Amino acid sequence: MKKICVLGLGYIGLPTASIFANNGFEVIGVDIDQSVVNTINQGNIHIKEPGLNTIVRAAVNSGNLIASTTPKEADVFIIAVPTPITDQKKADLSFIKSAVNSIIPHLRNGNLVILESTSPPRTTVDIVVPLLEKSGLEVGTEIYVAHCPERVLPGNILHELIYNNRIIGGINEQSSQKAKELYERIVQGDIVITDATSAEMAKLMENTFRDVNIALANELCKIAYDIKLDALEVIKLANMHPRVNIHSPGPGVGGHCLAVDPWFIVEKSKFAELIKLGRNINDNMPKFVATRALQLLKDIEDPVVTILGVAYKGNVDDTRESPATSVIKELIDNGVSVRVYDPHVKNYEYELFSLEEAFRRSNLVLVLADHSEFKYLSASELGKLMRRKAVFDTKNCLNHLKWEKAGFLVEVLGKYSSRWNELASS
Ligand code: SAJ
Repeated sequence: MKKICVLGLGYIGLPTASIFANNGFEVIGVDIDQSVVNTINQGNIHIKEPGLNTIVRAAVNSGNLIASTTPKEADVFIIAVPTPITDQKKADLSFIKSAVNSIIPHLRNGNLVILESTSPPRTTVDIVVPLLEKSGLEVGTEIYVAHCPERVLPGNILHELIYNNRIIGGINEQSSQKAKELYERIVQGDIVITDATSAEMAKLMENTFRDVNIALANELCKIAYDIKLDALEVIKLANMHPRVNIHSPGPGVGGHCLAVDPWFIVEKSKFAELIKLGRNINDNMPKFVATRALQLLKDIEDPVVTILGVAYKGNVDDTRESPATSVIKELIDNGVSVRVYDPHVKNYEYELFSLEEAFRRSNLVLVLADHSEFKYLSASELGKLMRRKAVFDTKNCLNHLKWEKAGFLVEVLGKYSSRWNELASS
C-alpha cells in the first residue's frame, strides 16, 4: 500500500491526507471545490485548525500530497466527505454515494476502500458495498471495505488523529486486517477490530452519550429556575462521586457532530426515544436562553444586546449548527438589536462588530461561546460604553467577580439569583 486517494479535503480529509503524505505515502487529495484544490496545491489551507498549515505545507512541498478535483488510481481510497442532515432530520448520504461512484472507474483488484464519514448504521454494508459491486470486482475478495470512523476533536485534530484509539470495522476479516495495516502506519493509539455496523454505531453512540448527558445538564438548569437553586453547584457536587460525570449546560449543542449524529440513530429505530428527547431538549435551549434574555430586557426601549461568541464552541471559528444563531434570530424576531463580537469567526450570517462597537449603548452582554479571550476582557472599560451594565453568561466562562466589581449584574445560566429574578419580573 503506497498510494492513497482521499476523497473530501475538509476537517478530517485534509489532516488525514497530510499525515499519510508526511509518512511517505503518495496521496491524491480530492475535493469537488476547485478553489479548495488550488489553495492546497499552493501549500495553504482553507479551514482553521491548530498546526494544520504546517503539515499541509510540508506534505505539498515534499511532493507527496497533490490535490485534484478528480480521483486517480490508488491502492487505498479513503472517503471523508460530509454527511449532513436534511430538514426532516435524515442523513443526507448523497456525498458518500457520489464519492463512491467517482472511484468506481479507478478501482483495481486488491484495493481497499475505507469509509471514515460518520454514517447511519448499515451504511457500509447496505449502501457502499452494493455501489462498489458495480465495478465488476467482487467485494470482500477483490475489493476490501471497512468503516473506520474518525473520532477527533476539532481544535485538537492533529494530536487525536495519531494518539486516539481507532475502530476498524471491516466487512470481513481480510478487510479489517488490511485497514489495520494501513492505520498502524500513523496511529499510536490502540487499533480495535470489529464489524462495519458496530463501528458505525459505536461512533454514533459516542456523540449520543455526550448529547444526552448535556441534555440532562440543560434540563437541570431549567429545573433550577423552578426550585430556585444553583444547577452548577449541584453538578459540581454530584461530579465528586467517583462514577458520575454530568456535563455542562449551555445555550444548546452545536457543531456538525453532536447536533447531528443522534438523529442517524433516531432515523433507524423507533426505540430511540431517549436519544430523540435529548436532541429536542438541546435544540430548545436557544429559545430558553433567548426568552430569559428577553425577560431581562423587558423594561427597556429599543434594547441592544452584545453577543459574545457565535462559534459552536469555544476557541474554534466554526459556526455550523451554532446555537448562537438560533438565539440571535429569536432576539431579533422580538425587536432586539444584536451586536456580535467573536474574535475567532471571520464570516457569519449576522454582522460582526469590533469589541468596542459591540458594547456601545448595549443593555445586556450575552455570552454564547466560551472563547478563552473572554476571561481577559476589561469589564470596567467595556461597562462604560453600555447603557445598562448586565451580563448573562450561558457558558459559565467569565470571571464573574471581576464583572460584579465593575458594577455589573451577573446572571449565569442555571444559577438562580433573586436579584435577577426581581429584574426579570419587574
Ligand atoms: N457542549 C455543552 N456542554 C458540554 C460539552 C459540550 O453544551 O459539557 C456543547 C458545545 O458547546 C458544542 C457541542 O456541545 O456546542 C459539541 O461540542 P463537543 O466539544 O462535545 O464536540 P465536537 O462536536 O466539537 O466534537 C465531537 C467529539 N465527540 C466526543 O467527544 C464524543 C469528537 O471526539 C468527535 O470526533 C466529533 O464530535 C465528531 O467528529 O464526531
